[in-house]
Order: sequence, then C-alpha cells, then structure tokens
Amino acid sequence: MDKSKLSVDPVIPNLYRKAREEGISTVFDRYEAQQPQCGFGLTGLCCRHCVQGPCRIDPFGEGPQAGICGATAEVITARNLLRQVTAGAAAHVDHAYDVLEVLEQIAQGTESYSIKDQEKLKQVAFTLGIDTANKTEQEIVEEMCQIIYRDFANSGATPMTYLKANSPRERLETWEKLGVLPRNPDREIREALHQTTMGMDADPVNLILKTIRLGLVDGFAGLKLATDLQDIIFGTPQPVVTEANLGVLKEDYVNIIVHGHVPLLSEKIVEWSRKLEDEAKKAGAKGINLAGICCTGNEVLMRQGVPLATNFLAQELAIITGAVDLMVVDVQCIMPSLAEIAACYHTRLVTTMPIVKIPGAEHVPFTTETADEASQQIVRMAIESYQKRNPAKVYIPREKAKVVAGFSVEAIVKALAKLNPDDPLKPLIDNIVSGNILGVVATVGCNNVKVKHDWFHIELVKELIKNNVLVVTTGCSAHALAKAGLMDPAAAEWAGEGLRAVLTAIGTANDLGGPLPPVLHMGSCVDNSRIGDLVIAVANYLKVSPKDLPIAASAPEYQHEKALSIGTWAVAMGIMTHLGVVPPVVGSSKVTRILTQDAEALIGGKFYVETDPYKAAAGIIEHIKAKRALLNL
Ligand code: XCC
Ligand code: SF4
Repeated sequence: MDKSKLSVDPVIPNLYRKAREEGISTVFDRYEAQQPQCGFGLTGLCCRHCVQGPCRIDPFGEGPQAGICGATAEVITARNLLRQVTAGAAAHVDHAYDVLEVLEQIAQGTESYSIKDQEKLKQVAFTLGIDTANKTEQEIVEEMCQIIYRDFANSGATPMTYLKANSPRERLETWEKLGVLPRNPDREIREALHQTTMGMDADPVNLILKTIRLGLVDGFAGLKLATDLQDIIFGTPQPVVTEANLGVLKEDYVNIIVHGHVPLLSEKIVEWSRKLEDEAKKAGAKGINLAGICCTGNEVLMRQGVPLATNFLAQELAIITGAVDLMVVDVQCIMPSLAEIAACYHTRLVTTMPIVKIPGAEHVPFTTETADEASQQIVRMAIESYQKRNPAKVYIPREKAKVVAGFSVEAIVKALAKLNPDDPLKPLIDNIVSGNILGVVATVGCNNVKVKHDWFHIELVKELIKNNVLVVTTGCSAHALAKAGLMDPAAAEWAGEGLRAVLTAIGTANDLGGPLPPVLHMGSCVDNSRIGDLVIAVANYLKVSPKDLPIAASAPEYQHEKALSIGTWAVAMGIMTHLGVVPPVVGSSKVTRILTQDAEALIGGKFYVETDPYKAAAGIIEHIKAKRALLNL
C-alpha cells in the first residue's frame, strides 16, 4: 500500500516499512486484501438474522426488494442498526457493571481498591437523593450500590433511576413523549435483540425509536455510570502535563503498554510499575516506562499523567517498534492480530479477562481478588521480557508531542473559577454570548482504516478552532489531536483571535504562563458523559434545552459499534452528530431520512454524514451559527 495514503501521523511510514521488511502484515494490508468490500454490507442491505438467509436487497431496484420472509430494505437496515447500537450499549453497560461490582466490594471491605474521591462520592450520592449526613463512607457506598443495582433488577416499566437523576427535565419530557425512556438496561438489551429476530418488528420507525432508547441506555447505564464510579474509585481528573506518540517509548527502560478500556486493570499496573521500579533496575533497566493505547490509555493519562503511546489504528505498529516488552489488555478494540505480531518479537501479549482470550497470548486472570497479585506478576513478566529484547530489532520513532490534558468538568470549572469564583460558568457563557467562542464541538470516537489515519480528526479540528470553535475531545480522536500537537498550549496560535483571547485569559488566571490548549482532552469514550454533563450545565445555566445550544458532536473516523451507540445517545440529547464515515443504513432512503432529517423535529438532534473534513467543518459551523441565531446571539 502507498505509505503516504496510510496516515498523517509522522511515525507511521517508517514503522509500516519496517513491518513490510520483516514480512509482517498489518491492518493496512488486510484492509487492502478485503477490497472490494461487499456493497450489500456497506449499505446495510444484508440480513443474516435467520438461517433461510443470507438475504440481500438490490439497492438499484432491479433484483429482489424483499428478503425471503418479506423484510424490506428499511426493515433490514433499521434492524441491523438497532443490533449494532445494542451491541455498543452492551459493551459500555458491561464495563460500567464491572466497576459497580468493585464499588460494592469496596463497601464490603476489599483491600484491592478504595474510595479516592470523597467529594465525587458525595456529589453522586446527592444526585441519587441519598442523605449523606451522619453516614459513614461505607454506608453511603452501600446505599449507592443498592440504588444502582435496583435499576438492573427492575422488572417493571419504571425508567432507570440513574438516567432520571442525571437528565434535564425538558429532555425527560421529550423522551417520555416519544416512548424511549429506558427501563432496566439489561432488559432493554435483551428486548432489542428479541425485537430484531426473524418475524418480529417490521416498522422502521418503531425500530429507530428503540435504537434511540438503546442510545440512552448506553449514555446513562454505560458512559455516565462508568465515569462517575471510576472517578469515585480512582479520582476525578485534574490537569496533567505529559506526551503522546510512540516516541514516548524508551530504549533503556522496561516498556509496558496498557491497552483496552477499564481502569480497574490499568490503574493497578500503574501502581505496581511504580512499586517494582527497583526490580527493573536490578534487571539492568533504568526503570519502568508505561504508555497507553486506546481508551485505557486515556484513563491513565487523565488520572496519572501516563503518556499516550498511540491510538487504535497503530496498535500493531507499537509492537513493530520491537521496544515493547509487554502489552497487557483487558476489553474492547484489541485486534486479534496482536498475538501473531508479538510472536515476531520478544514482546509478551497478556490477556486478563475471561471474555477476551487470544490464542498465542498469555492469560493472567484479573479479578478484584487477584488484582494486586496479577498486576505484580504482569509487571515482573515485563521485566523478564526486557532482558530478552533484541536491540537489532528495535526502532523507536523520535516523534512525540507535548500534551496538557485532564479536563474533567470539575477541572474546567475550577479553571474558570479563577476568573469568576462566585459564578464560574459565567466567563464561558459570556464569551459564547459575545462570540469570542462561536460554539463548542466534541470530536470523539475511533480511527477507521477506511479513512487516512488521524487525518479527518486533525483537519476538521484545525478548521474549527480557526473559526473560534472550542473543541473538546475524547477517545482515539483525543489521541490523534494529542499526537498532532493540538493539546500543546502553543497550538492556541492556530485558534481564531476570539478563542485565543479566551484561552489566554483562562491560562493566565491559572498561572499557566500561557494559554490553555485549544483542544481540551476530556478523557476516554465513556468520558463522553463528561461532555454530556458540561452540555447540561451550560443549558441549565442559560435555561434552555441542550438542543438549543450552539454545539455539535463529530465522530470523524469511527469504527466501533460503541461509537454508533454513543452517537445515538448524543442525538437523543439533542445534539447534531457528524459522522465522517458513511453508516451502513444508506440502503434505505427512508431510514437515512429519519436519521439525518426527521429526527431533528422529533428529538432536537440528528446525524449529519459528510466524508470531507472541510465540508464537514463548514456544515458544523453553519449549524452552530443557525443555533446562535435562534438564541439571538
Ligand atoms: Fe476503540 Fe475506545 Fe473507538 Fe478508540 S475510540 S477505537 S471504540 S478505543 Ni472509544
Ligand atoms: Fe432473510 Fe428474513 Fe431470514 Fe433476514 S430474517 S435472513 S430477511 S428470511
């Protein structure tokens, strides 16, 4: 494959060449081998929901217009989308549930984890209506777990408590009117799978409404729940200074990469890497160097300042450096190819979860009970592995960028409070009103090999900040922007005049000796809930609905089903959500029209599909201006 087409990340071409020279194929090569990809799949017109199929609908109207059972293009595409969104929601809810179980174990006295953020505990307790006066920490945690477990046990029609407690009234009313308020999240996931089996729902509108409901399941029983509980256990992020890109690997250190999503594992690896530093030194290394890939990378970056190694699409190339002594993974976005590639080097690949095993990898079971033991074992495995590193196979790129990150809502409010201690949101709102900040856009989501790696994220964001749009970011989008230097305060130079003035004012008030970066890193993909919280806070302040704000979301290079469910949640929140990759629904013009047009009148948000970053930026800016006009700004 032509190297210049792969990525805009400067480390990729050399590593890709190294892989080729060593006879290793990567995601880029396998993508090429898949061409041309199936047009029925691309447009969502293939159904395999029963064994009479697969059935395919001819998008050009010449061949079959119905599956064997009679399902039409609109039924098949809507059903497929609902299944994808349900899978995405299931991944996040399962993630949150794992953290919930640990919170319960903390109340029961486990020694593996503890409560790090009492403040957040109280704040979440308050939202859930728990009276914290005269109660011990343990009692509060116990009561909190009971309330949350009740959501999962609820067998009736009562909407999820966690959603009700965290949503603005106007949104709740809109969702109720549409009949999309979720009940027990597990039940919604089960029902959606049932609803999409053969011979069930054949009404595309009903299927799309269910899709929105599953988006809300993700937003509140997945994202919001996971983030809140993780903050309680591991602390709420505060600004950190660190670095991003594979240049953070170090030649004379034991290099450990954490990859996956749930901080239950990665936080422990951070802890034990620090504690076992001396053992690494005894083994001849200068110490232990940790770096992160994908969202678990974001989690330990936000809370521990651990540098980012790289994002989704370059996970294999991290191993190709020959300098990774061990990569430990938990769940989600882990390419099965890693084992085969690690086998070409001294790199040890370690899986830890019962639902993620990869032939060729070593498996160290990780549970709350074994957390410390397993983490020590893994770090020691890395130290052993370091001694087997083959210097002849090592190539560590030099590139890395400075990163200022850690912008939880709490951190943003704290920074703004330096400008106005009594009314911290006011400076932000005033600057939006005055037009210094035209609007706010969240760029989120993955890399997708169909898009030149990181290119869409970076080009879109450069256009936005140039036009005074403040950008907040999470996920692999955050990695892309970090690597491109957009989280270096110096990048404020690329911002328009109004935005730059605001960033400088906040930076100066906080004694940063310069501006804030124009792109604020708000965390992992579950941390999209932080963006939701910020949106709700601003909307409440202005006494409007989130749907009225001059804001938008964008997933420029998304690939995962989780991105589809997050996007659906954002639309349900009333936010226009741009997609840079065409979703597999265009086989039905009706389904496409509902998602990209009609949805707006129903719920305030809609999807906006545009595969050109410059046109997308223009479209988003136009949307923001229209929203400003409606608010008389
Ligand atoms: Fe995975 Fe979360 Fe997508 Fe990156 S952004 S490819 S989901 S790691 Ni979440
Ligand atoms: Fe074909 Fe209908 Fe079976 Fe789908 S459910 S595979 S459209 S017969």
